[in-house]
Amino acid sequence: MQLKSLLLGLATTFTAAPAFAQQTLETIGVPVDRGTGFQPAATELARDLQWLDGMLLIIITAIVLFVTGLLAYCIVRYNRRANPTPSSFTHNTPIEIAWTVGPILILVFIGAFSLPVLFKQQEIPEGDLTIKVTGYQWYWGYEYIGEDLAYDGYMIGSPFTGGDNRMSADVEAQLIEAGYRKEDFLLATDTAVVVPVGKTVVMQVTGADVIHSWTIPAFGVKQDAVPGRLAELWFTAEKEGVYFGQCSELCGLAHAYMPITVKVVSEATYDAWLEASKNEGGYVDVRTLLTN
Ligand SMILES: [Cu+2]
Repeated sequence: MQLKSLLLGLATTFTAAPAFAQQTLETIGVPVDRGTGFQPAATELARDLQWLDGMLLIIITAIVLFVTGLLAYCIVRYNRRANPTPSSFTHNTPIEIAWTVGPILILVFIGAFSLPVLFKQQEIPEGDLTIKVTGYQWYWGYEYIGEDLAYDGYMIGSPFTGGDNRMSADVEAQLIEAGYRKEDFLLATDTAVVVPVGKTVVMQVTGADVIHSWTIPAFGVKQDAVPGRLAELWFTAEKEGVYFGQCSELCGLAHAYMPITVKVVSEATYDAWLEASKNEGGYVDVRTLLTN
């Protein structure tokens, strides 16, 4: 009985704590200086991808070591001094079978793990919400399907928001004002895609003028935005926070200046934000609702 109430008390503490701490969103999906690894995986898809990458690294490392070893052995054992009279045979059936079957088995092994990961990305589940994203030169447009809500997302510091794609004191002030750091320049946008944590989001991706590509590395998703086509991707974000991405298909002069910001919030905050934005007829800064 005592244990039960203790556990209950602990549970309340832990569930209540985030309500206090949740006034700002942690920036999670962001590139770091001199980083060479992946951004922290925030979806099952990203975890799968990163695991696959690690597994492939082990396989290719083993192959590189094996081939390098063979090469070294031949150089030492069969150079002109060590082996003055080389044999002159041209065929060796067992070896030819081995170097055909070996790589086939390796490829089948890799395929057995990579194809399920690929299919998981490409088989679009029933979404809890659907957002249509359209790539424009050079910004993104978002429409919450079935929810009378649409708005555009521009990079802070882009000509659309009074900048010239360069860092300046004014742009820095805009970044701080919008709750970002100076280092988030080229990643932070004036509005953000707001989605609820733990819910399946389906993004319909298209382009209005040329091909763009929508991506959030920490979610493990990337999809070309092709004019005249409606492609789809999906994700279920597991952690509240801010996640950045950048247009990933060369789309013209300001391609480098059309980043993507996704804010993952609690379901209650999302509902409040959706309602407020619909009432407002456009994007409402989700930070104003985080304290609620
Ligand atoms: Cu682009």
